[in-house]
Amino acid sequence: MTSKRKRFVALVAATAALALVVTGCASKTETGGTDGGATEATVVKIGIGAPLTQGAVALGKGMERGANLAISQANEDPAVVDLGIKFESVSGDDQGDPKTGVTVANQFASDSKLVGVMGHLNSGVSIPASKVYNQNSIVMVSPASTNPALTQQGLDNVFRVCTIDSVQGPSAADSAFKDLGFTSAFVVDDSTPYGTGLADEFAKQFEADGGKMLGREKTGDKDSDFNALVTKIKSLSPAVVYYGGIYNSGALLSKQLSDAGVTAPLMGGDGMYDGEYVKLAGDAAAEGDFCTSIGYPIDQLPKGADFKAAFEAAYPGDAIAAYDAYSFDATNVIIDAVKKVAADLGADKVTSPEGKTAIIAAVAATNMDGVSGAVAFDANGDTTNKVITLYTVKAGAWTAYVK
Ligand code: ABU
Repeated sequence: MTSKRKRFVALVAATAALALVVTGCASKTETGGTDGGATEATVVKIGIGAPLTQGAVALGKGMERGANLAISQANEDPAVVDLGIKFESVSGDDQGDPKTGVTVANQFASDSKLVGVMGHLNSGVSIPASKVYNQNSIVMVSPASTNPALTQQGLDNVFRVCTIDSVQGPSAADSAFKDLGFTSAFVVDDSTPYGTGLADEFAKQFEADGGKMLGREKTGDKDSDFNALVTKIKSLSPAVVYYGGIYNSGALLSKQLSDAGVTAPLMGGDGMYDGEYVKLAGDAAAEGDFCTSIGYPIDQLPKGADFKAAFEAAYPGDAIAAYDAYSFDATNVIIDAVKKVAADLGADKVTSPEGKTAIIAAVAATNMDGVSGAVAFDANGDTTNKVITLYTVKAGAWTAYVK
């Protein structure tokens, strides 16, 4: 274990201990100032809202990794030490479930030291949770929720660093019809706000491009038996099956289609962009499947190599998932806003009502050079970065598609 890794493990252990004892924890902690003197640092907490035990856990764990890496680095930043701040993370397991997500949001809101939330993953969770954060002047920056409705509620505290499905769905349809030459499609969604919205956007653009829609069906996000659906799809012989949903059910659909002899590839969105998809579907079924995801591949980003190096030091043996870098950026958006407010108002004011309102304003004014690229928000709180990349499973791994 490297010394960097040891320091990170110690941070996570300390954070976990604090998370277990939310009430009664000290709001000040002793820390060393850069002038060598011991000072009292103000604890500022950032919530991590993600599915950690159920649902899209592989993606949720990546969100937790990205956020904790940003917090670990911030606490080593002399500027943060000089401001008299110490960041702590609090993980909230929303299980990808809207009701559990609201419970997590209320737990976060009951912690007066918590000023921002990096999350959530599922649009169906983010939308109801965002209302709780709004009522409590807590800023929310999602790295992953792509349903347009999230930022169309008129809530000034809601932001995201991922682009939206009215960009992603049409991009996928254009790729399918124009680049990949698929002239017919059968479209399935998992009945979640994300899956439904993305599939709708795909279907609309696919037809506008001249593609033929052979059918449209709804499933559930926890479904595992697609026998009847597979029979129907097989009888129609589409060139591509488009799936609006997450990797776990999507992988099972791909496997069952393949087992039934359907050779058309499955195509989906960013919710499928994880190595677990290939593991669950199996190499044979997954090979040649497609998905789109937000932004450029990590290897094509100017700060990608630095991020990879820091990630590998902190999480040896782990793979970077779809939202690790976006969660790192989303957390840094909150961290930068806290630093600005601490400099303007003083560290002691950061967690006050005045401080939380100022943090929301500072996030809205973000102009950051992040790992994912330039990070800035439009009037709705949506990222100005609209890049979408097409991936295909090649030799058992998601790989950027090259025509
Ligand atoms: N964007 C993919 C998964 C999360 C969601 O939007 O529901």
